[in-house]
Amino acid sequence: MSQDLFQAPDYYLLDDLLEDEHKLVRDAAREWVKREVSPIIEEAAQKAEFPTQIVNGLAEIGAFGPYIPEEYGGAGLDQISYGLIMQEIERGDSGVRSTASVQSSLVMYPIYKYGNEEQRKKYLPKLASGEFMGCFGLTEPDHGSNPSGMVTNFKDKGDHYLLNGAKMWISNAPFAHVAVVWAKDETGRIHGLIVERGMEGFTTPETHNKWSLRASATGELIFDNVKVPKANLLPNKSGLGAPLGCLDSARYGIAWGAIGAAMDCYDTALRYAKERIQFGKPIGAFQLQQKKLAEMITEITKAQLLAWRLGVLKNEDRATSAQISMAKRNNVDMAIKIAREARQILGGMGITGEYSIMRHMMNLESVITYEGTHDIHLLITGLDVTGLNAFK
Ligand code: TGC
Ligand code: FAD
Repeated sequence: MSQDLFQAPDYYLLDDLLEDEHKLVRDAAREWVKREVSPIIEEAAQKAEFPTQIVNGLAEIGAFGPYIPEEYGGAGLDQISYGLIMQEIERGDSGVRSTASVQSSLVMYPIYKYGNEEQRKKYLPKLASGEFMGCFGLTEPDHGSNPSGMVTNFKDKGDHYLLNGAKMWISNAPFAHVAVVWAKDETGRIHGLIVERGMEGFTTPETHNKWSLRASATGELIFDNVKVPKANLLPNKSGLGAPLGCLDSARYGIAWGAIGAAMDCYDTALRYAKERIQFGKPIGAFQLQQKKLAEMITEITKAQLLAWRLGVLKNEDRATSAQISMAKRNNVDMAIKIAREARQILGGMGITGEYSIMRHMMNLESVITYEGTHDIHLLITGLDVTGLNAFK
């Protein structure tokens, strides 16, 4: 990719809403992305390889467990800082943000929230430093939007549990050291189990040929009579609400992350529109291109306000799951539409790896599907406002 010239749009002076610490954290993440992610990400995506060399840097900018208390190795930051870190990382690439989201909200969060003290001390510091990488197994081949139907199960064998089943579409699976896995006990109740690489019967085959999130490693989790120590069951919450609680945290991060991808597409398209000459003048001087750019900055600004307000509510512990769904759905949809329009502004150049836009556009096809599809989040809002369930 050519040099990273990114300049963040802030049309409504939203920096005024941020505390000094937020800006420090955000600027450190922004600088790191420019320095360490932008120069290598296009090649990693083209080769469909997760760039393992950035793991230490992600840990250093606080991307692994931003809001986990410092005593467990986390950064001890608030929810707005967490959101801003996700925004900056996804400005670089949604796949890199995926790795950080999974590690923080889907692995560290359940261990912190639903685990016991021994589990917290054993896993969280290593996950925060990147020594351990984690993944989260909820989706199954036959149960995506409807995880309550999962068939992965475990039986009590006295001194251990015996785990069987399979998970699919699991981010970080091919290299994860630990997996937080959701499975049913003999009564059909869902529990979280910490499964470690190396346990006999546990394999993580990689999923190939993705056109999206190519710099993120995706795989399956296969459990063939895996003996899981009883100490690895997360004791403090069970039922579908446990994994869905983790999703609330990750979906919140995505609502911010999508803004990063959109900002990068907008900024790239704006610069190009001012420089590219056709019919004797910059294409940005034509009304049709201005319409695209004006609508982009309007939508980004609205999304920024939504994310910021949600962050305030999260900090006060007042954000509802349905509010998080609205922000995830709106902001990802906003980003994917901006990526498509920005690609058009660049004409043929927009399809090349010289620019980040096509990569963002393809990545966002996953982001609009995972963590609850665009449709599912609409139905969550529909249920919330009508009280009527249209899922089933
Ligand atoms: P339902 O009967 O509505 O709820 C079951 C229990 O869960 C509670 N609950 C929640 N709790 C916390 N947070 C939420 N967001 C919650 N939503 C529901 C609910 O109160 C109830 O509790 P209780 O105590 O009464 O039992 O469940 P349902 O089976 O009707 O399903 C509802 C639905 C469709 C909204 C839910 O299943 C859903 O969200 N489906 C989408 C699945 C999904 O998002 N999967 C994501 C997999 S992980 C992933 O994609 C990671 S990508 C990572 C990356 O790379 O970044
Ligand atoms: P389905 O549930 O089969 O949905 C297919 C279509 O039907 C969608 O358009 C959906 O909106 C629609 N639909 C479904 N139900 C309804 C309904 N009631 N009403 C109307 N429409 C409906 N999962 C994990 O557990 N961990 C991970 O780390 C993870 N990472 C992922 C990474 C990538 C790159 C991808 C693509 C997915 C990942 N997922 C992960 C899985 C992801 O969460 C699921 O793909 C998603 O929840 C949708 O499930 P599905 O693909 O089975 O689609």
